[in-house]
Amino acid sequence: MMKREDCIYVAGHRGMVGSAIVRKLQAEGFSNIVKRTSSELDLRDQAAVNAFFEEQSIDYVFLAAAKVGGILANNTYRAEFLYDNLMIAANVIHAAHTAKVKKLLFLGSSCIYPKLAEQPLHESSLLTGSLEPTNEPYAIAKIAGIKLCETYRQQYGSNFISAMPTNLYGPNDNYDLKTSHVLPALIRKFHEAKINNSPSVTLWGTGKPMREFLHVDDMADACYFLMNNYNGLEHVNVGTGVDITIRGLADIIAEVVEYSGTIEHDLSKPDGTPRKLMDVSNLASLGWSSSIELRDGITQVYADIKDSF
Ligand code: GFB
Repeated sequence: MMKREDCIYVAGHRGMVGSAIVRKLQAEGFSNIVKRTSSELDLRDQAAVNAFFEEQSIDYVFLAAAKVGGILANNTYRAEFLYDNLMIAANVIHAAHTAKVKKLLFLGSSCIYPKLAEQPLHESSLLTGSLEPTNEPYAIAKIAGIKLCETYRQQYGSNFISAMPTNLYGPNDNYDLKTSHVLPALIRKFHEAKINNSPSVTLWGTGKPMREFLHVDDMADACYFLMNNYNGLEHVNVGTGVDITIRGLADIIAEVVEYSGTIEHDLSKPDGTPRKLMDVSNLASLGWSSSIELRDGITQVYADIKDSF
């Protein structure tokens, strides 16, 4: 168990996941939290990362720093998504090992699983087939991170674990329409269509792919739970166990935003993976499950963000 006085490094503390983990730790009474912005510490720079770990006496690491984005960003900035995420994972995991931290939690993504893997996605599906092409670079970097945690545990006994979240949303999300994920993009599109009295909103792709959405506060809660309760070799899925079509998501967002126009489709944009529903039975058997319903989470997020567009 982490103790209140332990020194905890949250890598990526300004991102959606990292900031949720900081909120969770503070709510639990932790105050010795080390944070560095990317301009203070470039996690792609191995020498800088090593020096940082040598200077600090870090007990626990939540590795939530990553270059992230939606389907178009992943597919456009393919080299950056591979290089940045590989370097961040390799540098932080190796430095945490050298500095003998007590434990590290690495965060991945459901896109690590093969495009056509059996649903729901069980942890054992990893590396059983080809990846979804639009996010293969990101997935390869995240698989490398999982394997770093596994191999440092196997060879050195380092207590490094990995959690694989499904698609996340919540405070501090990215609302840039070119680089964001679908949920924040649709909140913005429906909000702006309502304000501008636009007759329709355009979704990318067919609207038929299915996705699972987890509120980032639930994700932070799961990370805290795993840090205190899990010391296994295998990565652990984190999700709700429930998915919905993109069109179904759009319908909920339209209702929450109170937009009554029509929905159109831009078929020049990719659908990506047809479905990626997490099998969350391993996490459930450890004793954790999500608590924020999708409609409630969207309502809360929209109330927080609508005046800042
Ligand atoms: O959330 P999203 O960008 O990423 O897209 P992925 C999910 C689905 O929503 C795709 C559709 O089928 C999109 O075509 N979609 C509809 C939209 N309208 C929009 C829109 O306005 N914006 C966006 N962004 N999508 C990412 C991966 O995959 O998920 C990452 O690329 C990572 O690597 C992340 O795994 C969680 O779910 O397809």
